[in-house]
Amino acid sequence: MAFIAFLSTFVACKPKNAGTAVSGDAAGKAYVAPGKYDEFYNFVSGGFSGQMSAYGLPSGRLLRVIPVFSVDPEKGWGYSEETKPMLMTSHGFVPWDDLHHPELSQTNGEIDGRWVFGNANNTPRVARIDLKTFRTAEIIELPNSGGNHSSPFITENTEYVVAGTRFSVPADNVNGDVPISSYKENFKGHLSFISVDKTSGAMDVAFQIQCPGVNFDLSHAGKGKSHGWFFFSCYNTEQANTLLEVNASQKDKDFIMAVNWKKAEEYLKAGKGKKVAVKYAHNVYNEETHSASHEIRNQVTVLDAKELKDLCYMIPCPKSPHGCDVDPSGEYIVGSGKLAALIPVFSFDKLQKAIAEKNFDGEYDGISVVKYEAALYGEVKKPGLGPLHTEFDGKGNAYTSFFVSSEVVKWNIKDLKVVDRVPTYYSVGHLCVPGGDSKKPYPKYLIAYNKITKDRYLPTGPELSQSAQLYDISGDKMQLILDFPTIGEPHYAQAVPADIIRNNGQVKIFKIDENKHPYAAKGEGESKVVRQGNKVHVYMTAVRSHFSPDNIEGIRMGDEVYFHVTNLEQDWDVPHGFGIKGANNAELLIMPGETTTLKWTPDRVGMFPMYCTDFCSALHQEMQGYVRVSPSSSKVPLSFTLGGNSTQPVK
Ligand code: K7E
Ligand code: CUA
Repeated sequence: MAFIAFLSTFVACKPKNAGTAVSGDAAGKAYVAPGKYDEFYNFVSGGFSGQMSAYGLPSGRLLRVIPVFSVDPEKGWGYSEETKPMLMTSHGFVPWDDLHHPELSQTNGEIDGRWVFGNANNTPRVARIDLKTFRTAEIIELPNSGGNHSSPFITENTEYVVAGTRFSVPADNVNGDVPISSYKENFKGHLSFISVDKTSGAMDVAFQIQCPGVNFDLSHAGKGKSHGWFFFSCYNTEQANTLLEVNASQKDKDFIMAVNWKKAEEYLKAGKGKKVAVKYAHNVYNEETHSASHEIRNQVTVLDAKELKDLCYMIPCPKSPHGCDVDPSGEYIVGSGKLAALIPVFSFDKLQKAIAEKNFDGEYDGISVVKYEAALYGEVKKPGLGPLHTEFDGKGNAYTSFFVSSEVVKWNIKDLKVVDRVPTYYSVGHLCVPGGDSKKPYPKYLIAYNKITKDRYLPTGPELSQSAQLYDISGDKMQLILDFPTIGEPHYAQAVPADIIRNNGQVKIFKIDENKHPYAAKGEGESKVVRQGNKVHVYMTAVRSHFSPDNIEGIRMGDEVYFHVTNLEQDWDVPHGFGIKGANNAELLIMPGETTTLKWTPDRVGMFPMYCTDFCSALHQEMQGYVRVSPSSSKVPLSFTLGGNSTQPVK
């Protein structure tokens, strides 16, 4: 709950016209008949669960939970030897984070269905999820950062994913062992620009910009005419280091920082970047070896915003801005001050003119401050209380969430007049219109992601369900049609017409012939057990409905056993699972053609059953075996059999 503490004096109130009844045709609008597909995929952040989940809309059906910065015992993610490296950081194994913002990749400003990115707010990282497999494919850590919140927003051709640090901290290459009270002098804010390879999606920290020590909260790229610029909301421009709820709310205005990233590219070419020694992790999952690799990188290029005067500009923005959203045309930049009673809308054209004419109001920590009126298009007056986030419908309307007054307010971008408002239940954070932060929205639905559900669902003890609410926005009036609970705490979400994902060349199986895993057994004839000192490698196969081998003897106390299980199936949706008694390392869930490894250290002498955990055929319950564990001094020879026969000719 990002704001409740901050807004403790502005507690959410129940909307006045709160009704619980939905009108008669609502159920029909959200109804997707059994056997029918949904129209949209909805990728929803899991907040403190560290996951992302995929829902179908309009039904609200949960389709899949994707582990990102989290371990997932259901899928073995972070438990199998192959996936553990994905969660490595410069701090070691960090199998948790706080994921706030999914961002779908774009081409020409339109969602292209290739990848979805997610941010780790705690130990700063950005993940790329491959939408052909619905799996996390890459994670990159961010140096010089603390609290990667204004992330991972992208440019219109996915040239860059950006990541602005929420907490300013002393840079990694200077001694951070300084008094906290020296904030103003020693703390800096870094913005990371992560490049994304057009074909492979591979990420790299292309450069960083060192900025004044403020809190960067959210961001959005320019598009169309403003392509080449990025906009970041900043709070705590007071540069407070304690009791921020009071001390960072002193000023009437904070800033939206406009960053000219095309200019940054020129400066890099001209050699203005400084190479700085840092340490950050880069982890990649390889679909051919079915394994992740982890490396530590040691350098980043940093541009200094104070020195390079035409890189960054501050635009004053009322009262602790949170959301910073750019309309589909790229002309209007909407700032949402959490404590403001209006919504300022800035004009990109006016901003450019103000910069050209140096229409400035002095500097903030070395950065030129554009005059508020010079960049302002206009203000939406009295829209509600506690504006947070805005999405667009591409028909000239904007939709802003109001945390404190628990409502969604629709307003016209041209005349800045409120045209409709609906209550949310309750305390809405982000909103989502499919494609609503791209050049091409699909304005049929709007989803509100709520922080509080109070009386909406059956109670579940001290913690109540988090929830999304679906509104039909195809007409003039917004209409609530469905509530559905979500996994973890939802912050941002994005949605896209289902066909864009369904037809992206989704992976159905991995071809067994192309399996390059070093411990793969590509047929039962290749299954075997090999001892190397106290390490025992089991090259195991799984096929309906047995493992090969299914009886293993000669394991001794003190051994580390590695079950490398290859699923020999070549049909869609026939995974096998693998679990063994006493294993404290979750299970494996192995996709067709894939090899996955479970490390098991027996803790006692005895008999250990193992079995398939995924109901794979009528004889699934027969898919089992035994491992015999003997004392460390035992002379029981290593043997492995299937059907009573050695699975390998004995040499
Ligand atoms: Cu408003 Cu972290 Cu985007 Cu939550 S954030 S709501
Ligand atoms: Cu294989 Cu159940």
